Amino acid sequence: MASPGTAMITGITGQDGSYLAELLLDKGYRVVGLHRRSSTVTFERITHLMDRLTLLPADLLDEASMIRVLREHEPREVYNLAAQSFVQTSFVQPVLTGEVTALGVTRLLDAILLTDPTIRFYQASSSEMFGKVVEVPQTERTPFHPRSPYGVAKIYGHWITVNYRESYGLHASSGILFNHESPRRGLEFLPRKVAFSAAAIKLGMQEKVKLGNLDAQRDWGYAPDYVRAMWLMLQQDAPDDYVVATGKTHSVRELCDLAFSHLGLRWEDHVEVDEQLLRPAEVDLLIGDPKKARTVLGWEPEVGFEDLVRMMVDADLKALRTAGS
Ligand code: NDP
Ligand code: GDR
Repeated sequence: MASPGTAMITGITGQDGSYLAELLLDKGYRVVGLHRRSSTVTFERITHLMDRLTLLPADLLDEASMIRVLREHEPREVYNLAAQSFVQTSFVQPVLTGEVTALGVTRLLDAILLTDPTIRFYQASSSEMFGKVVEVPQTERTPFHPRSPYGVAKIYGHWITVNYRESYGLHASSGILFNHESPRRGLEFLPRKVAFSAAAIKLGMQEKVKLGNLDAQRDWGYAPDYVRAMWLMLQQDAPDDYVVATGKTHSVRELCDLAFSHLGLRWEDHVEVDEQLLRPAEVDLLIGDPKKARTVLGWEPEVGFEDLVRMMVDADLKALRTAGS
């Protein structure tokens, strides 16, 4: 079989970047990953792949750094996963969030236009764009009403992708992905915070965990399932937008209940509400309709909510036990 060529991933050091790199390497791609300079090593999630990846310094804030990599490595596919991705942070760093998560997309699209407009492009759009939802469930046609600077920035990234597709004929697709998690999720996001804390409490390493809004509802899926959808989008003849979700929603309370009860604990004994963790504006309910992804891409999620939460708790329990011994 012919080699699929080179794929470039921005945000390769993040949760999705690491799973997408695994998927593409397994499919025979040469994978080029961009990482930004930092004073400490950020390769924790891709350590096991290091000898199979080409890692290069570049930043979404610096267009020339991306042009240089595109010229030298000539990827056939570019996956833009880099972003300031934490909603809470976007309230205190709204301008930085806009520079990276919104304008960063334009810089990368321009870099592609200048080097090779036949490159296929994936943009990591988000269910946060639906925000204060105007219909349930949300589809590709549901109007947006963002509730955070992050959501606003993602809408810009989404529409500039659509605009460059329509203006310049780029094969640019946008995946409107709902929350997806894994044992590699950053510790600040709710499901990982809860999984890690439940494990630490079980092992007697901490007693309580402070959370914010317990009533929010999310459509939570498994990250490796979702990166498969990204790749499928770029294999289509025509670029398009797709909602990627499970079609089921659960509350923060349900998630806590599942994680703690898996370890024989009562979440009510350990979770405290901290008002500091409430957001200035909240997204109360998200539930996606993945019908188009199912029918056009043939995409199906393989891991459900219960298995996902148990997997994350088990992974943190194991990691903490190993660290402890
Ligand atoms: P992460 O936060 O785990 O990873 C974000 C990545 O972006 C990291 O590699 C980070 O690098 C990199 N990055 C941040 N700023 C810059 C910059 N200025 N230049 C270059 N790289 C930068 O996010 P996820 O993997 O969870 O998500 C991937 C993408 O999908 C993001 O765009 C996110 O907004 C979006 N998304 C995520 C969803 C989810 O549920 N996970 C749902 C919908 C959309 P570093 O390691 O140095 O910090
Ligand atoms: P979200 O994910 O904001 O949906 O964005 P997060 O896991 O941070 O929050 C989910 C919900 O849980 C509530 N919550 C808490 N959240 C955090 N992080 N910490 C807490 O202590 C806490 N207590 C309650 C939140 O208020 C919220 O309602 C994620 C990111 O990955 C985005 O990049 C992505 O675009 C969207 O998912 C889809």
